[in-house]
Amino acid sequence: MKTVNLTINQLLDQIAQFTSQETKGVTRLLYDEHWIEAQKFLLELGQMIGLDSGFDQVGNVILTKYGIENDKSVITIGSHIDSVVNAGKYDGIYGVAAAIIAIKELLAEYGAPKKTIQVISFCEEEGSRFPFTFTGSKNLINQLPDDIYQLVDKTGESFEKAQAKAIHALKSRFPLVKALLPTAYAEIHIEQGPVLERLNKEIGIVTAIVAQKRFTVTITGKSNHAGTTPMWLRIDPLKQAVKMINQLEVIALEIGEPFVFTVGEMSISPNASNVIPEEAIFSIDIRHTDEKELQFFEELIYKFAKKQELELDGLEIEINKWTDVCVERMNETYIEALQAICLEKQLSFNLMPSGAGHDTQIVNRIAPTALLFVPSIDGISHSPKEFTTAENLEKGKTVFKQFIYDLAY
Ligand code: HGY
Ligand code: MN
Ligand code: MN
Repeated sequence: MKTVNLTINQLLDQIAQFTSQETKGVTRLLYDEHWIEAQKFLLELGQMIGLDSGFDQVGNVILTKYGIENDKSVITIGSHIDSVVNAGKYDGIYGVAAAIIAIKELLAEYGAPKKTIQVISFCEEEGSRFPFTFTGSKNLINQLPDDIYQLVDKTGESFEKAQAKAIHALKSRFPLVKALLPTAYAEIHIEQGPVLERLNKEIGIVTAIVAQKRFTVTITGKSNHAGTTPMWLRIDPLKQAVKMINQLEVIALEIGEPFVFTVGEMSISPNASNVIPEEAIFSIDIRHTDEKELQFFEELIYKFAKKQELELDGLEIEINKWTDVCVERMNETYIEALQAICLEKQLSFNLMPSGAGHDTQIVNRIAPTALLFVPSIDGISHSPKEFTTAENLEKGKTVFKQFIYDLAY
């Protein structure tokens, strides 16, 4: 099937094939072999539709159509190519596919734009391989810290080595380029929640993206025999982890909506049924539209850890914060413009905050941004059950395409 004439849904089906086969859903992690194939596929697609196609030094794919007017405007559109483990086929990649199909259609219908349009498939947003998030968009706005090169993934592979392999694979066929600094950014994404479906609305127009902090907590105790070690003699890191998580859960429920507290990852070593663990490592993900509440909760994490160390001699608790992004508000003029487009196209819409993080919140630090949602069936995401109807994917693209037209033509 000729890739260029695919619908969004067909394109998503093609890209969903770039995945590890070891998981039920889609698993495409930063710099892994599936990530490389997916980025190569997008670079080829960019070439087929006549865009300048290249990648930058972190592996963002940059597809560019220079505008007729050589002013400094750079309308940037896109989303991320990486996925969580066992993901669906829409998160991130729908925004990339919609951007590519929108620009293809605009070029066919209206020719070259006045303003430069830059489509980006961001190399990483999720933080699902290395303990770091928004690598692609942070690199785009020149806010990528150097110390990420020393990070290692769960197999012990360093960020630096994984990146070198992936860049080498891309370099064999495509040019290394530098992205242009955006003067405007727009992203379309699945909602990943239940609101649009519950309200029976076709389009979400995002007003703000929540603040988010992520931590890795490493609790070290003393491994010992499960049968011969009396309870009062134990320094058990897993029991201490459970104690801390339960205390934090009570506070989280007291803080209430829209605060969310998640422990999504946990590993125990040596992880044997008749051995008191040596170490328990778990993640903490907290989000809120009010940064003061997040700050309050973060301080509690440190406080509980200190108290538990003082109460149990020999227990060590290390807390590493590796994501800390503040609330970002989308551009008011763009929000008005998107409402007008929805009204004109007779599409129902809902103004709403985003509980999920997006590359939009990073680019929003340096340029005005717009973020659109389409409904997620049953509000499910970060799961193979993630689903959005082909009809809603197209409706979203229609609004997104009109918005890009209004900015660039
Ligand atoms: O976790 C998030 O909010 C996003 O899916 N990265
Ligand atoms: Mn995600
Ligand atoms: Mn996403």
